[in-house]
Parts: sequence; structure tokens; C-alpha cells
Amino acid sequence: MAQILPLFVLLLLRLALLAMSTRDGIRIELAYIDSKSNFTTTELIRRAVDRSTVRTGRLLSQIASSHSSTDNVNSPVHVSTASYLMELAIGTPALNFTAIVDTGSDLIWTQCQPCVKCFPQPSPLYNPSKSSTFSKIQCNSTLCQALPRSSCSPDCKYLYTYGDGSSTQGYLATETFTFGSTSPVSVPGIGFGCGTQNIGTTDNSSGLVGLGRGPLSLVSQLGISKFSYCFTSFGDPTTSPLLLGSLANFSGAATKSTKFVKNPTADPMSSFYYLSLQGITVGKKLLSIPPSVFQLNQHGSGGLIIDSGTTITALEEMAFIPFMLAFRSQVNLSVADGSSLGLKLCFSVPAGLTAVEIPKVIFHFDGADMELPPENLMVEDPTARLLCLFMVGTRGMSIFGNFQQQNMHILYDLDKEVLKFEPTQCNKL
Ligand SMILES: *[C@@H]1O[C@H](CO)[C@@H](O)[C@H](O)[C@H]1NC(C)=O
Ligand SMILES: *[C@@H]1O[C@H](CO)[C@@H](O)[C@H](O)[C@H]1NC(C)=O
Ligand SMILES: *[C@@H]1O[C@H](CO)[C@@H](O)[C@H](O)[C@H]1NC(C)=O
Ligand SMILES: *[C@@H]1O[C@H](CO)[C@@H](O)[C@H](O)[C@H]1NC(C)=O
Ligand SMILES: *[C@@H]1O[C@H](CO)[C@@H](O)[C@H](O)[C@H]1NC(C)=O
Ligand SMILES: CC(=O)N[C@H]1CO[C@H](CO)[C@@H](O)[C@@H]1O
Repeated sequence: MAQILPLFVLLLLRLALLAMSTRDGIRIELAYIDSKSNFTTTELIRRAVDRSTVRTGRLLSQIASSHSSTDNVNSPVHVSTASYLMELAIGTPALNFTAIVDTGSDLIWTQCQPCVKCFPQPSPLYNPSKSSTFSKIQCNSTLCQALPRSSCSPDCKYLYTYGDGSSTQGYLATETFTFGSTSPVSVPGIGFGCGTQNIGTTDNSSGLVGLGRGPLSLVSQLGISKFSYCFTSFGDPTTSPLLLGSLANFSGAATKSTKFVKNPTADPMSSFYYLSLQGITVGKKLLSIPPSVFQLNQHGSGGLIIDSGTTITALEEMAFIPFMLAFRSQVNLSVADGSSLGLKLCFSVPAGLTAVEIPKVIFHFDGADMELPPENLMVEDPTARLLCLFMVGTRGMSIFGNFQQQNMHILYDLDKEVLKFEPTQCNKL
């Protein structure tokens, strides 16, 4: 009894801490990946196009590989290239580091000492032996069993591979993580991947925080019922808030909501946040797109996901082509070659032009129309005097990117299984 009691008290204390710290919610500032460097607008556009192309390709390769029957034994391929970074800390004493934030995957991981293979990172490597709150996870734990690919020898080992051949490999452990800068919140017992063999590089970061739908993601582990983010304008160096738990709420009456759709197939696709898109209006024209173009089919391909990591929305070609044609016919400017920027539809901006009419675009989600203002549709390259549609065509799945989500407070209600949104000036939130 004398031995059981302290354990019991400790357990209660831990549960109480967890409940207390997350009760009031957590605010985290997200930095756009290029915001700390002094890039020109042309460079910013080019880098966003390149990153989105890589990420979209990787997301699509997951669908392709999940379809080929010979590949069934392969581990799922995850995505690393994302657009936003967060500062957090791990362990006791706390070690600060920067991580990629990704709503397209679940696992939280960082590079760990002793490293068999690690890529260069901007901060010192985390050393579990120097932290008093580190603990390995047992193979029979639910988190270990939630791993898409694991082995038990004797620790709970994981392997996460990404589409470009990069990967992280190590073992699962728990630690105290500290989030937020203005009023930091420490949460004990968060399961994460201690990566001792990491191949590839991540831009100026030392790991990744997954916010996907699966049990290993940060939002699932915190047990919160909702989270939200609000991305500031493209090119604005101001950070964007990520609100976890009760801080994620709306004040306005302009809130709209649409249901999430669940992908019935296995991880990683089951981690994505799918939405039901039913049509698109450009100006006064409702495009004629067969509804099947945006539908998730029973094999798990198709559909549309909302993603924080992809910048440029990629629409299934059968929707993108009519979209582009309708858009082009409603902008009174001459079409120009946008291939230098990697974009499909650009217009040249005559000298002295101060305003041009851009057609209103509405994405008709199930039960919620989302109107995209011109700033969420087009980018201007002042050097080349080009005004370009910041969307691309793709095949296999559509992705609703962060450029199209600018200045919109986007809330993921995990209890009600709905996405809510409201136009908001994000740098004032
Ligand atoms: C960024 O670059 C612009 C022009 O290239 C320059 O005027 C500005 O001072 C630079 N800012 C910083 C912080 O380096
Ligand atoms: C896991 O296994 C250990 C011993 O190997 C045991 O003490 C523990 O109760 C098990 N936990 C669960 C959740 O089954
Ligand atoms: C870690 O981050 C916190 C919050 O941003 C900051 O106050 C603290 O000074 C940082 N510590 C170190 C050692 O850099
Ligand atoms: C990393 O950050 C530094 C400044 O903090 C910046 O100069 C550099 O370009 C960044 N690297 C990448 C790959 O984004
Ligand atoms: C299109 O622009 C030209 C000048 O560039 C102007 O003369 C014409 O009236 C405009 N047409 C419409 C429909 O706005
Ligand atoms: C965006 C928003 O309205 N946030 C509010 C959420 O609720 C807290 C406390 O109830 C307010 O302080 C926030 O302003």
C-alpha cells in the first residue's frame, strides 16, 4: 500500500496538470517558412510554386502507391515540405527548437542524440539523457500500436518515410513539451518520435509537429475538441496564430461550417482533412464540373483536402481547365506567359494601371459558400509586371492551399467533425 499510494497520487497529479494546462487553450505563433529571409516578391512566388509542386507531388504519390497492389507491404509515405514553422521546447530543462507544422501528417518528431545519422539543424540536438521527463514508450501502448510501421526490439521503433526518399527512424518516447511564447504551457507525457536516423533536410527546423486526424498527432494527444489558425497575408512578415483548445472560437455571426469527409483507407490518407466541394462559381458563371471530379471514391483516391502546408491550391484538371477559361474570359487584360514563375494563367499589367476588375470566386462547400477575394486568387510580380492566378491543375486529388486561406479564421471542430471559417484580418487576431 505504501508503494501504491505515491504512484496513484503522481498519476492523479499528472492528469490534473494535463487538464489544467490545456483548459485555457494554447496560442502558438506560426512563422511562414520564408518570412525570416529577405526574398523579393518574385523569389517568394517562385519558392512557393516550387514547394507546392513538390508537396502536391508527394501527396499524390501516396495515393498512387496505395493503389498499386504490389506495393501493399510498403510503409506509407508521408509529406515533409510544409509552409509554416513553430517554436516549441522539449524536456526538462526545456530545450527550444523549431518544427515544421503539418496538418497532413500525425507524428511529432525531433532529431535525438545519440545520432546514427542526423541532418544539420539550427539548434542543439535534444539529448534524452539530459532530461528528467524523458521516458520510452512500451510496445503494448496504444500510441505504439497506432504507428503505421513499427517494430518491437525491445523498444517501440518507428519508421516514417517521405515521398522524396527522406525519412526519420527511431523510437517512440514521451516528454514534456512547452508551447507558446507569451504564456507558455507545458504539457507532460506527449508521445513523440526520437529520431536517431534522419535522412534528408528540413528547412531551418529540427523536426515536425503533426496536426492530422490520427491518434499520434498533437491535437489528438492533447485531447482537445478544436483548433484553429488564421494565416496573415502572403509576404506579410507578421506571424499567424495557431489556437489550440478553448482559445479557438469565433466571435462573429459570419461563421460558416461544412462537414469533414473521412477517407476510409489506411494512414496516411486517413490523417487528411477532406472536405466536400460541390461546385465553383467564377463571376456570374457556375462552372459545369461533374460532381464526381471532387468526390472521394471508395478506393480512397480523389476528393479535396484542406491543407496548411501546401501554398497554392491544386484543382483536379477537369475542374481547373474550365475554371481557368472562365477566369481568363472575365479579366480585361491581355494574357501573358507565366512560365517563368511556373504558373498557368498570367496577365500583363500595363504601366499606370491602378485597378482591374477581378471576378468573384465562390467555392461551394457542402452547406457553406466560401468567397475568395482577389488577394486570395492572384499574385502580382511587380518586376515582370505580371498578375497571375495562384492556382494550378493536378490529377488524383485536389488540395485547398494556404494562399487561398489567407485572412480567414479556419477552425477544425474535431468533436462535431466540421470545418468552420470566417473572414478575419489575421494580423489583428
Ligand atoms: C531587404 O532587401 C531590400 C531590397 O533588396 C532592402 O532595401 C532591405 O533593406 C532589406 N532588408 C533587410 C532586413 O535586409
Ligand atoms: C504492457 O506490458 C507491461 C509488461 O511488459 C505491463 O506491465 C503493462 O501493464 C502492459 N500495458 C498495457 C497497456 O497492456
Ligand atoms: C526559449 O524560448 C522562450 C520562449 O520563446 C524564450 O523566452 C527563451 O529565452 C528561450 N530560451 C533559450 C535558451 O533560448
Ligand atoms: C534559414 O534561416 C535563415 C535566417 O534565419 C535564412 O537566411 C535562410 O535562408 C533560411 N534557410 C532556408 C532554407 O529557408
Ligand atoms: C477593357 O480595357 C480596355 C482598355 O484597356 C477598355 O477600352 C475597355 O473598355 C475595357 N472593357 C471592359 C469590358 O471593361
Ligand atoms: C477569436 C475570439 O473570439 N476569441 C475569443 C475566444 O474566447 C476567449 C475567452 O472566452 C476570448 O478572450 C477570445 O477573444
